Formats: sequence, C-alpha cells, structure tokens
Amino acid sequence: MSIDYTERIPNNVDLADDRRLQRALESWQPAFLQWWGETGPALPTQDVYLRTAVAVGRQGWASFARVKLPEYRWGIFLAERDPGRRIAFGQHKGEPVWQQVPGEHRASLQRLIVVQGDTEPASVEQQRRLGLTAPSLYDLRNLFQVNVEEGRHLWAMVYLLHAHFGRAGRDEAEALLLRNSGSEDSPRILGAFNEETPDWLSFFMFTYFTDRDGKYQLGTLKESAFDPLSRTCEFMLKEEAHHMFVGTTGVDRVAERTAELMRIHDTGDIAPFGGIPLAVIQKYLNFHYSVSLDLFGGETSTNVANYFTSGLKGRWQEERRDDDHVLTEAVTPVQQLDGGAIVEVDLPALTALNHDLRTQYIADCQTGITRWNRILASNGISGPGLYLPHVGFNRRVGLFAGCHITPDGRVVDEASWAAGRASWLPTAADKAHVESLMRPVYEPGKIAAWLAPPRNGINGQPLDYEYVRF
Ligand code: BYC
Ligand code: FE
Ligand code: FE
Repeated sequence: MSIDYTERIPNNVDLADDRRLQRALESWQPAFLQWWGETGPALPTQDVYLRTAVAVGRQGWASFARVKLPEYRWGIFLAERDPGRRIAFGQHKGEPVWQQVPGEHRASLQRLIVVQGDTEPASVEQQRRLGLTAPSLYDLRNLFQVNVEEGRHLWAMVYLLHAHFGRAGRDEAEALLLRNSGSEDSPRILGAFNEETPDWLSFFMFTYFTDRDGKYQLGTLKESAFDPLSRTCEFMLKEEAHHMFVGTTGVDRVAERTAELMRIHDTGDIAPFGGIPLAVIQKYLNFHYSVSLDLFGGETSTNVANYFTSGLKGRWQEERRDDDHVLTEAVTPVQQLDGGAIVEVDLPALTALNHDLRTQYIADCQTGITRWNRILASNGISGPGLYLPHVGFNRRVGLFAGCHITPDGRVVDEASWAAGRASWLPTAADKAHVESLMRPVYEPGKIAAWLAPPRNGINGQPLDYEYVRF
C-alpha cells in the first residue's frame, strides 16, 4: 500500500492500471488547480513547511518539507483494505462489505459523498484571506496545512465520484468547484460553510467546532458498507486530528492571554489593552457551536434512519456499541419543545440517529470547555468561565429552529431574544474590536499580543523556525 509519487496524481489505488479513470481525474486536476489559485490562500508566499502523506499505516505516515503551495502533492490515499471486513449494522449486518455501489443505494451514497465533498473546498474559501492577518509564521503555516489537506479531502471525494458514479459522478465533481462559500447564486450546501471566517478567533473556533463535526461525520462514514468510502474516510480522519489541534490550542492561547491581561490590569474589560475579553470569546464560541450543531441535521430524520438501515452510514464507533446494531426496537430520549417548555421524550432510535451523533459530539466539545476553564483558573481567573450554550440556542435546523432559546436554555419571546442578542452573539462592535487586533506578524518567533505563544513548534522545529518564506 505504498504511495506512488511518480504519477501526476499521487495515489495508492493503482490509478495507472485504470487509464480511463486516470485520464478523467487528470482532466479534473487543472480545474482544481485553477480553483485553488482563485479561491485558495490569498497571501502570496515562496514556500511553506508542510507535511505530506507518504504512507497510510500507523507509523511515519507523513514527511515534512518546504513546499511551494501550488505544488503541494494532492493525491488519493485510502487506508489499507481489510479483506475480511463485514457490514457492522443495519439490515445487511454480517454480510461482506461492498467494493462497488449497489444500484439501489446509488443516489443516497452519491448525495452523502457530494455533501461531504462540498464542505472541504468551502472551508478553504472561507479561510482564504486569513493569511493576510496571521498572528505568527507558526500559525500561518498551520492555516496552510489545514487548507492543503481540506483540498486533499476534496480529492478524496472526487476520486469516489469519478471511480464509482459514472457520468453523474463526473458532473458532481465539476460542480464541487463551481459552488462557492457565501455565494448568492450557488452557495455551498450546508449552512455553516456559507458563514464568514473573517478573523483568527473565528478560525480557531471553526477548527475546534466545525472540523469536529467533520470528525464525527467521517467517523460514521468510516463505518459505511461501501468499503472505498470507509477506507477514504479512515485516512482523512488521520489528517483531521491536526485541524482540531489547531482549534483547541488556538483557543487555549487566546484564553491564556486574556486571563493574563485580566490579572495584570485587574479588570474584565481588557479591550483597551489589546486583548479579547472573555465575554467576546464566549460569544464567538456560542456562534460557532450553534451553527456546527446545525450540521447534524434534524434530531429526527428519516434520511438517517434509511442511511443506517441500508448500511450507508453507521454510528460513531459502531462496533464498540453494546446493542443489536439494527435498532428497530430501541428508543432514545430526545429534548424537544412542548409549548413554552423543553421536555424529554422517547423517540425511535433509528430516526434519532442524528441526535445520537450530536450527543457524542457535544460530550467531545465539552472537553475543550473544561480545558479552557482550567487554563483560566491556573492564570488566576475564577468564576463561571466559558460554557457550551444550550443545544436549542440560535438554531436554524431541527426541532429548535425558529424558536428563541437563551444560552441557559430558557424559551423566550421575540422581544427578550432581541434584547439579549447582543450579549449572546458577537455584535458589530465585538467583531470590529477583534478585527482591529488582526495585524500580521511575519517575523520568525514573534507572536501577536492578543494570544499566548504556542507550547511547541511543528515537527520538533523551534518556535522561531521560518515556517513560511516570502
Ligand atoms: N444546512 O433529514 P435531515 C467537514 C438538509 S464537516 C443546510 O434533518 P440528514 C468539514 C439535509 O441535507 C462534515 N441543509 O438531515 C469541517 C436534507 O436535505 P434533503 C460534513 C441542511 O439528511 C470543516 C434536509 O435538510 N459531512 O467535513 O439526516 C472543514 C433534511 O435533513 C443542513 C457531512 O455532513 C444544514 N446544516 O443529515 C472542512 C456528511 N442540515 O436531503 C470539512 C454527509 C440538514 O432533504 N452528510 N440539511 O434535500 C450527511 O450525512 C447529512 O446530509 C447531514 C444531514 C448530516 C448533513
Ligand atoms: Fe476535511
Ligand atoms: Fe478539517
């Protein structure tokens, strides 16, 4: 399963043995590069210290080198095939996994792959201008690492579309480069991917909360009976860990600096001292968490029940679940609105699978909160600290869409919502303040003053290493 880097498209799927597929992907490649040039990183650079996948096994899968961004080797890397793999859930449980797409599941599988594929280039578009205001070369390098890998994740989905979905798949692959984040006429498919990522606090929140949705969705597709999809997602998850690391440690460093300024100046109002007030961090968190919850779809969904039953999409860590993996009899408690109150009702587990995944996700998100509050406390800031708002807060998808729920879970009327909004979500003034701090720092080893330096460099390099050259 070694990766062939002599080919125009690096791959470990023996692309050279399938001339038709190779030609099709080679004709998609220039369109990808044009898209990257037009909507990828806006900051011109000479080279960037990046990791590139060189193997798909556990050890030593990546190598680090200075790379010119447009010459990054985007390729097709699937995790190793397990010849004995069997379907772990749904009506086909116990049967061998599929190497080809069964006709009856073609449309659904294609839809899932297109939705997944659509998010990857969307994030690159959203992050396009962040390089212009990077707080350090270390951060700039991390941004570009995330960007090239999201570009590669697009390749991962485009490979599946080309290899398994014929003409329709090739059309969808083309369309993935035509939709655009935030576009009026042809927006990206999912809500969060049409929001802006205008500053680095948003970027850290995005990589913490939205990339983490990616982790959970990829985790369910890794369980898929369609083996090529499963293997693709398994390898994507490996790359994804770094994206979430960027988010977790990014917010760590903002929290650390905020606490430090609060202590030094003995006030929560640290904006005049060049910091981001804790209340503003909380508002950014509220926003990114709530739009990321929307990415799980409705709490009850016949789509997800069908995906599960037919073997297309499993649950998070399906094989570690201690149940029948078919779920026709099971129920799940789900919170919903009953008049003016939030109540818990038992719903059929199958239609509540989006809720199940979201529950796992929320528990994972909570670990960041605990961690950031520990950082605040160790820097002398006691008090309530940061928290996850109620699951119904600011929602546009699912049972809470169209209702007004406060961060602490109270159902309120339109007037109270309007009155509270400025203390729950970033205001124009909050955004203007954060934006005012976004000044590029491109000197090796130097870090902007609104966040603490990172603990370690990349791949054992020192912090003052020239991670990006101009
Ligand atoms: N915005 O039955 P429902 C990542 C649509 S992130 C707009 O409730 P379902 C990444 C839905 O499509 C991971 N539309 O939900 C992160 C459906 O439309 P149709 C991305 C939405 O279908 C950072 C209708 O509403 N991967 O990788 O069970 C950087 C009813 O939906 C939204 C995936 O999402 C929304 N938020 O679940 C880079 C995996 N939510 O079919 C990358 C693939 C729902 O009636 N996608 N709708 O026309 C899926 O598994 C599912 O499509 C969803 C929705 C989980 C998204
Ligand atoms: Fe990705
Ligand atoms: Fe990611």
